[in-house]
Amino acid sequence: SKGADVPQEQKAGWASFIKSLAQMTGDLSSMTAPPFILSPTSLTEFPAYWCEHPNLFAEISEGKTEQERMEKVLRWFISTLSAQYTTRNEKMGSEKKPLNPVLGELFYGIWPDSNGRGETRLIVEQVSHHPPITAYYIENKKAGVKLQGHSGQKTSFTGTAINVKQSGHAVLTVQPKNGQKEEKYLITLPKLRIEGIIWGSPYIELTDTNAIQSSTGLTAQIDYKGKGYFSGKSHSFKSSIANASGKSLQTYEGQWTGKSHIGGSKGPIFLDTNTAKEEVTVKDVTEQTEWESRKLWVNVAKGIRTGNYDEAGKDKTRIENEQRQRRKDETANNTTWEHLHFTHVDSDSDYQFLSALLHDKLTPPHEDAYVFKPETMEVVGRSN
Ligand code: CLR
Repeated sequence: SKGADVPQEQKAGWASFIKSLAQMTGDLSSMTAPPFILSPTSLTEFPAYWCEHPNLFAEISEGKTEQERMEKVLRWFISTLSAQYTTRNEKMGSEKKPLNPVLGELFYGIWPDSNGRGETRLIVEQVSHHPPITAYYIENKKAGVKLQGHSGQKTSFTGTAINVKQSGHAVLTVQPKNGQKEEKYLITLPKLRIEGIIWGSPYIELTDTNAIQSSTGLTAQIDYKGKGYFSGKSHSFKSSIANASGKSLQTYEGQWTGKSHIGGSKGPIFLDTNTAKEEVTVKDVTEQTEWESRKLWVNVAKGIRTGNYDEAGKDKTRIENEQRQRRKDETANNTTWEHLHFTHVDSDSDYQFLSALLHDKLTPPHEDAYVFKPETMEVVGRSN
């Protein structure tokens, strides 16, 4: 029944949260929600989901042909989905409301070298607060594979579900190990539907489609369906790699939370996402600087974890007031906030070039981007 998974004393709060969803205009990140649905993790940590299979990321450059590399890009991409979209349900019982990052918030991590695959590094910076935008950069130098992207969300409420349209895109750059020339892959982002709101146990289903467009001309399109479509199973997808003239070269299908196959549903295994994920390695909070996510939110996170919501609320208010004061000071001093690791560009040339190659020209011809400043790779934390 309604609100079945909501703690008794928070039922009224949940009902009024659902009411306020109906009034929301595109951004629910700053809405107040009842404690049971709060996550102690900031959105700046989410880009780490791109690399919980660091072997698959590193392997991309080992593909011997353009098509083999595209298939490896697709395999790695599908492997990121269960981490991106089901981790909170697995770890906390349902989807939760992440902490809304402050402007300038940072998150650093690594996936250590193992079996000679090379170390993979992650750098994340919150580059906008209103609306929230997170920029990220992931690189395995040894493998010659890097990913740059940014992420925002536009949300709307249907009455029973939250629809999330992701804004932003990612560009993967690959230096093939066989010496062939560098390739770029534009990755557009799927749409989300958050179901189970009425019951108080939200979970994500992916809908519609997204694409991976390579500079080689190859395209991978991925179509998503939930229960009752392709196979009757939830979290299902079908994908096809096509050449520049739109001819399908290979198809894939299955579940992005489990097994998928090459060709038909009985074909050879393409990917089994039940294999172990490698969580990102992060410095202990005591070694972090003030702007690093886990240090910044340490008291809020502790309050949420231990059920001490007064404590959490107090420190959240302190952080928000400090931010408000900073914005006031900037206006007074006629200065603007400067990003540490990224440069904003109004039109991303990689995006412009690659989106023009896409068969469905639904994507806008131009998008902005946050370009990683390579000289800041070794810079950790900010001083002000
Ligand atoms: C952020 C970018 C990641 C993928 C991803 C996964 C889950 C999404 C998150 C993104 C954005 C924020 C999000 C979240 C699920 C729930 C949360 C939409 C797209 C909203 C803000 C909170 C909803 C509150 C209900 C749970 C009540 O690569």
